[in-house]
Amino acid sequence: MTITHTVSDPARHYIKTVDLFKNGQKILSEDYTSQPTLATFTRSYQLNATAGDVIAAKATCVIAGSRSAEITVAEKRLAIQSASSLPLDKIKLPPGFKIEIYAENLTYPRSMTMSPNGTLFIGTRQPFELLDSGELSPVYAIKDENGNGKAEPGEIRIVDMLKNPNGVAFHDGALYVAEIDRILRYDGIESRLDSPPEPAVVKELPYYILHGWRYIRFGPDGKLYIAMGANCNVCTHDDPLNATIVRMNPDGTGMEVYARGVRNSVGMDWDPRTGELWFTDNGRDELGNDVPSDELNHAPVPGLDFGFPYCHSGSIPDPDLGSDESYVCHEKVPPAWCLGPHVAPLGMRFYTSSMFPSEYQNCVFIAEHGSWNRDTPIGYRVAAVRIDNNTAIGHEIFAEGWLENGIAWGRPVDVEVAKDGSLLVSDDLAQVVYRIYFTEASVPGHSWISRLAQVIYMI
Ligand SMILES: [Ca+2]
Ligand SMILES: [Ca+2]
Repeated sequence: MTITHTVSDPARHYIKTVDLFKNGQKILSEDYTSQPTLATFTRSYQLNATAGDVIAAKATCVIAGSRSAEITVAEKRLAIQSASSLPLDKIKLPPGFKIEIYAENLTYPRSMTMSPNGTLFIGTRQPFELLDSGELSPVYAIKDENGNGKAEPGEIRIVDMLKNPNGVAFHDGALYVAEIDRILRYDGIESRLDSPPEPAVVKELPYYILHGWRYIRFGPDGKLYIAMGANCNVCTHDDPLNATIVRMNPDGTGMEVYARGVRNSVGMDWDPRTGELWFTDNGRDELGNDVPSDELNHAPVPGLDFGFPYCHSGSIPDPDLGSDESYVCHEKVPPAWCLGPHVAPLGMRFYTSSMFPSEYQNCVFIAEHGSWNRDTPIGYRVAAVRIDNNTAIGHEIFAEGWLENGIAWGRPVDVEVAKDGSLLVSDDLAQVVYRIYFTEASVPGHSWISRLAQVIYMI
């Protein structure tokens, strides 16, 4: 068994347990107190198996998280496909919508932001097992100069190479980028894409690996909002900024907590009708396959507490913190909508453009990255939540099909509305950005049949 788990200190951060399963039954479990190398190492276990047996291995990190893989004896798992052979025909969309590749050959694309001039900036992040490796990954700038709705190689530029630059935001001509432990600013970036400036360091932040990849957005108040994920699966923390959303002035001054009790938000946006903040939050693990639900939350004013770590999804007291003895959920702000367990809602946007049919006006699109440890995988899709009068009133799956027979070939991370009104979706597994667009001509029900009906009526 070959394990890649890249760390800076293998005595402190290592694979603590390896579990082996044959045809779903655990057959072996070994505990360790360090790992032999800084990155990739091999462990050998003897077991009896015959062709057709499914052997699964699970490696669990001492800090958090686990990775599983399985093989069928004398067979191999499907390999990840190249962008040109991605099965886009498997993606199910409402009538009239189509999906195509917008940009490919990207390295782990994550958060996106669109400048008023139409430059798309994309942050990136290493896979979970390489977060602490010190590896650099790009911040991209994409300008569709020939206006054909696709990013050709010459239209994709690298602004910088950084450590887990997950967050990107644009304000006053400057690109803001969030690494785990600092916020950077690239002034006048759009006129300097071929020779980007050295960034200014706007703010230093604590280096927390777990849930430390930052999501950032500028609010309508001109302040930079930063998600400060909880540095654990579930815990209380000495750092008052842990498990919050903070905001600060663009120059890094005046940082304050805006919302607390937020486990790990990787997406936020403001309702264009009210200017009020909505954000996604990822629920805790290890309470089972079906609880708690991940959340869409509404934070109209500063100072609200959304429950973590004591209350999950508005109604589940945390059993590890003894909360069920002193029920606390009634003191916390419940989710505006429960999105489902382990779906991993990340980026979200209100849709305000005119390309999509009117029923999508002011609807929130949410990218679901998909579950990493649920027995039956869930998520891996784009959901839509309808919001009216500051109330979430409906939820539907807008795009799905990245998950096939329990194996995902794509993982949506963030959504952004392009200048033409199409919806861009980043995917850090297939390593592409998709473009979902609406074309009325492809809707028999909307155009062809209704036109026929009009003709018949006229006759
Ligand atoms: Ca182009
Ligand atoms: Ca909550």
